[in-house]
Amino acid sequence: MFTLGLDSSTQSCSALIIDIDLGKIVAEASVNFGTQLPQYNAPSGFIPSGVNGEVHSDPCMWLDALEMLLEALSQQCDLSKVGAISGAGQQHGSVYLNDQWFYAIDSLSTNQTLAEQLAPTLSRATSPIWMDSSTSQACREIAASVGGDDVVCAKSGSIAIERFTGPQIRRFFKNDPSSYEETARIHLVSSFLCSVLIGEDAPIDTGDGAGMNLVNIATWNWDDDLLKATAPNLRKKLPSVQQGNTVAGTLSDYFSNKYGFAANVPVTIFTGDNPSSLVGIGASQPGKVVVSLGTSDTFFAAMPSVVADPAGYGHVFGNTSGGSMSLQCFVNGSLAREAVKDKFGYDWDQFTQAFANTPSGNNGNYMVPFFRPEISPRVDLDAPILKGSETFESWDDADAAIRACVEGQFLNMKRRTDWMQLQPEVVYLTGGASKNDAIAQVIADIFQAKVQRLAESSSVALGAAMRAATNSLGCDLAVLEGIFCQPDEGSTITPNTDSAVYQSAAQSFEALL
Ligand code: XUL
Repeated sequence: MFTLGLDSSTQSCSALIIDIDLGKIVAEASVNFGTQLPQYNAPSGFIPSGVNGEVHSDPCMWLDALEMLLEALSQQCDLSKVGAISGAGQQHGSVYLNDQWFYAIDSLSTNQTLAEQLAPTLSRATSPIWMDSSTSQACREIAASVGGDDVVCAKSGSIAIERFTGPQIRRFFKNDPSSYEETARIHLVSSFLCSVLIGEDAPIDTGDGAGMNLVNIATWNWDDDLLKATAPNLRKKLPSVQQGNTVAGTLSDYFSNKYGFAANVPVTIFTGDNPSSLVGIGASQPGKVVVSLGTSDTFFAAMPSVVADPAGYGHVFGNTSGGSMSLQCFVNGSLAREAVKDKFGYDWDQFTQAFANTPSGNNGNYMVPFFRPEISPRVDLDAPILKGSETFESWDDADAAIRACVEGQFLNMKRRTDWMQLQPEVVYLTGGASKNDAIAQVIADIFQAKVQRLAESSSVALGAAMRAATNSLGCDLAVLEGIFCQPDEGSTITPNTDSAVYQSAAQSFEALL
């Protein structure tokens, strides 16, 4: 029997299907929003023309991508063998729906696409996503109303922070009260897609829900004070919060009729991309540290007890396997690496070669590589800062600039995550750029730890397929980890730079920052 794991992320929607009897991946596909759905004018998955820090995406684009993805998978294997499904979405993004939503998802017809049938149910045409930084005032108002950021952090695991869903909801309520009033349901990207699959309104899980500044991490349920501080009548516009092992419902007829799935396939509640990746990398029990290199870079780990960041930049989310995880997110992930690569007209091979041409520590050339407002730490920049007076635009040494960007990213990551008090001997690396040995070497040297990659780098979709198998088909998670979360033989990178090099680089970096 097969299970399907979906991953609706910032720049693409991907999936993989595992055969739990043979212990192997039988299908894998991905739809890139920018290149395969150019009609949405979102080359990197979001609408580029946002003002005042707004970063939105069109939820119909996510629906079209889901259909293209299922079509592609149906060409690769027999979808009637799929016995369980789950998925994950980019965290924090929210979808606003009117009261037609409840009826529309329950009565989908294969004569029209999902997007055609669900577009009329949107009470807000576009969805703010995690890159949005427009809600500073809403954050301040929420914090003030409950007694300060310390209170928001103690309750929700994070201070009131721009990209989180609660502040996004408050800004919508204040800017467009009548559309807020018309909104009957607010979903996260994850729970929106889960609802579409099951044809009924799905719950939000504790992993993704904790990224809203609305869920209390002591009770793992909506927090009345935070709800009240955010917007009126919010409780009834939200679905329930459930633990990640909940089965949300069964696959709707739309998908069995259109793509050949069996009837009534159980669908496990979706979660956020990071909590899903924790499972897909085999790190859902405390003891492993994960670095994920995506549009954003993230550093996270399952924790034996709830640990929050005293500086207020980090987060606590629910762990779908029980307990909690701590996470630090860096906005300037692959977007920053791409910006440096593109400035010099390099391809990824030339980017990688730059590390061979430059020494560790980069001859004292440092960069704070923030091309857009960073959240770890909070710095409102739209261009990097360099050591000395040179501007990034006038920097003509491509190789030094590339190394400076990547060293800056991981010097910053190491310093900003020391609150988790983890001294990893191994860093598990995942996400798009994780295959790059040169980047992995910089991480090994800066963290003075081995860097290990797994054979399967799509850990978000894999985690979803594994969750579906454990929740609906009785599989043992530890057994699945033993099969699917195996290291990529021969790809382990060990530190090869004297630790003193990056100790002094870290001081120079902090001084520059
Ligand atoms: C985590 C975060 C991002 C998104 C998109 O807090 O904002 O990692 O989940 O990947």
